[in-house]
Amino acid sequence: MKAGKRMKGVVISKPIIYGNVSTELLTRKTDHTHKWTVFLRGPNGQDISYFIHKVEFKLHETFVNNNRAFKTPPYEVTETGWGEFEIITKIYFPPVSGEKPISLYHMLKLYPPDSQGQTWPKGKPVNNFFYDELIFSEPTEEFFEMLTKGANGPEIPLKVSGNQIFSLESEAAECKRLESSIAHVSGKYNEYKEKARAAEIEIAMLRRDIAALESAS
Ligand code: SLL
Repeated sequence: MKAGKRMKGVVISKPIIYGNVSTELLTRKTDHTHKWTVFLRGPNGQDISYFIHKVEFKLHETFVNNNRAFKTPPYEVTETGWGEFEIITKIYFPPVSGEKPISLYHMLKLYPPDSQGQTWPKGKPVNNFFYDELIFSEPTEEFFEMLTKGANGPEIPLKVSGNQIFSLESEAAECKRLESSIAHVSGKYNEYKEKARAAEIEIAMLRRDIAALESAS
């Protein structure tokens, strides 16, 4: 194995979940209104440290020591505060990978979504998570070994359970929804195309009638 040699045509993707959970503080000693946790993890809650060197969370400068770095999991920061802001999560990969760090931009969300007049139950956590995939194109041979040998168990859970909000099952259900929407849209498209064609024929016939009437008068 030659150090740093890249594997032509190989692409490896690693699923991740990142985002935050927040709960309103029901008793307040300061101007802080919420307790929140921002995190990066595997969709199955699995350890993803086997291909990660370091994770940094860059918080708003109103926080003391606002650049929080972790060399081992869990990759997360729990804080209390009063405002929403953008958090940059910078993921560094092992030096043998030759990969540049990847930055994820996440808007810390403290408040529940607008629930059309319904009140949010007091103390109910607000979740704002995202599923994403880290794509490694033509990894070095050493990094390829790490990426493929370190995985332990399924990377995406089969079913949704507990705080695992993404699963193969929910992905399949989403695909079905998308397929039926595509079929619906393409049905409508054909219907309107047919109507437009009929209207064009009618216009052509009317034009011909007008021309005939004009030449007769
Ligand atoms: C806002 N632009 O005005 C945003 C900034 C900053 C939030 C939000 C600090 C907590 C602390 C904190 O919550 N900052 O004092 O440690 O909404």
